[in-house]
Amino acid sequence: VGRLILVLGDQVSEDLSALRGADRDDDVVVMAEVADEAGYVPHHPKKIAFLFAAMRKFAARLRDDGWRVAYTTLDDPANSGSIPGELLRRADEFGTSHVVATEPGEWRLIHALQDCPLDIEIRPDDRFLASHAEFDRWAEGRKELRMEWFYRDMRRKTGLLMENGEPAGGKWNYDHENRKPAPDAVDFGGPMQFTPDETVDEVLELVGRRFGNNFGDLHPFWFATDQGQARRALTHFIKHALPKFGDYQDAMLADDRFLYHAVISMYLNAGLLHWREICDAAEAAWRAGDAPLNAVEGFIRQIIGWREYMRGIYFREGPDYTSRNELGHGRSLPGFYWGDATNMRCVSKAVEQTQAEAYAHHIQRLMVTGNFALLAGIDPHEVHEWYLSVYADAYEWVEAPNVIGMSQFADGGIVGSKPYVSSGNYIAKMSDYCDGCHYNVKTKLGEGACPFNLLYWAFMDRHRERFASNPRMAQMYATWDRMKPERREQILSEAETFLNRMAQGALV
Ligand code: FAD
Ligand code: DLZ
Ligand code: SF4
Repeated sequence: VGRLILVLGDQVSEDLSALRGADRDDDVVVMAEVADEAGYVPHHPKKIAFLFAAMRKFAARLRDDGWRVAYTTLDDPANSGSIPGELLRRADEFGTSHVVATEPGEWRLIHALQDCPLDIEIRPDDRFLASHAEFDRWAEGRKELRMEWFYRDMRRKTGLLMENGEPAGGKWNYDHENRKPAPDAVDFGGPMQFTPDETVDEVLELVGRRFGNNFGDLHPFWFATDQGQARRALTHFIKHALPKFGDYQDAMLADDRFLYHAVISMYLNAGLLHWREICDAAEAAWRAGDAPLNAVEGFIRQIIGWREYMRGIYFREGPDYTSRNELGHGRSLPGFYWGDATNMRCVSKAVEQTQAEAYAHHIQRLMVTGNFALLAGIDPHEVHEWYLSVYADAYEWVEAPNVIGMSQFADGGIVGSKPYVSSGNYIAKMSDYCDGCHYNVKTKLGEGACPFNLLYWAFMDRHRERFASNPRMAQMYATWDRMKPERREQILSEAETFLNRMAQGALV
């Protein structure tokens, strides 16, 4: 044959650079379910099932379109267990050493391909809006890489929400309208759910058997697993939830796991949806008067702004990014991130839904589990591995800048100009978690004090040298300094006691 065309699990898209110009008669598409990819972190079973099902259905679709597909299932006795291993095996089988690949989204796998003794052409992944070169050009010579400036360039480049070269409505960003606390009632029933078909059922059996002990519930499984289903899920969101997406973007409710979020990141990242169709659909809803500008602008910003910016940072910062630890945090991730009991209702609820759905929305990831890990001084690499494992949308290119950068400040301030830390007050304002919590969010120290309140000051005190000169944090240091020394000492000592009990595995 001519060449092997590699299609990875998160590349199930017909418009893939590796497939472009390939010859259906001469070339062979290689796809493989392999132990290495399924095991480099203990992925949530729903994440593995979603990818395997999407891969199998994509392979079937390619075959229907006349492609030759060499597909390895996980259970195949000949399975070599790794992507390079499968390429070598197929190269031998088909008598070719030429491979075309689309750049993987993790350095780990890029290096594995580079080290593979075959002639591998790695093409850019142009399912993204900004190429590496374009991001680097934008970043070059800037002192600070603020997302907002990058985003405006992407608005100009795409023409999304632009009118005669100006941003629609006269402003680039409507975020100040997007911070409403949790509503009393949500009139959106959540993302569209799909009944497993035969392919999905087969995968569920396999994943249950092989990964049943991983953290996370495999059943009920309702994700879309092909392009048609993912598009229906998108349309459902645009019609029923987008209008209120902006208002409640930062809200959290214990008994509503999705609020007005799209729940499409796993589809977008795997290749079942394209950023352009998502953004076009959102813009069309605004033009038709079906969704307000604050919602549509906020939503489009997440996709052509934050998502592209994060990817740019990951590839620009290089392979050592996930081991950065600028704040020198070294505690182990407590067991309650993996489902052990905790008295902190916010953390317990966020982890519980993560376990059930392989999903949590942005503010839960940032201001509950992320905030707690940062305040408690957890080793950012462990935090990174947790996020990479438990969310169905998690691949390093997007997860690492969100976790190491935005959430844990472990990159020293490349992604964020200040750490995302808050006391319990923020959680109380934006959610209903504190009602019925073992702790009292209004209690700052002593019996029943909310741990976020104690740890917040301990964090500020611990990193005073680094943050005191940050103008956006000066006011908090002034508040801290106005407290009586005995009060400060008591807070620090209670925070220390809490962390020690947590480290010993006590119920906290
Ligand atoms: P919506 O809230 O409806 O937003 C729409 C879309 O915007 C998302 O589907 C996503 O594609 C994009 N988006 C929004 N925020 C971001 C962001 N910060 N970075 C990149 N894209 C964004 N997103 C991932 O795709 N994979 C991850 O592994 C991941 N890890 C995260 C870890 C932490 C600590 C934090 C704070 C955020 C993380 N995010 C990650 C970003 C964000 O939380 C998810 O994209 C979002 O929750 C997905 O749900 P949704 O589709 O309902 O999003
Ligand atoms: C995440 C994942 C999993 C669980 N399994 C596979 C697999 O068996 N085969 C495959 O080709 N890809 C898988 N993936 C996605 C890859 O890990 C992903 O392509 C890289 O992490 C780069 O983003
Ligand atoms: Fe979380 Fe504190 Fe509120 Fe409890 S009181 S839910 S620990 S913020």
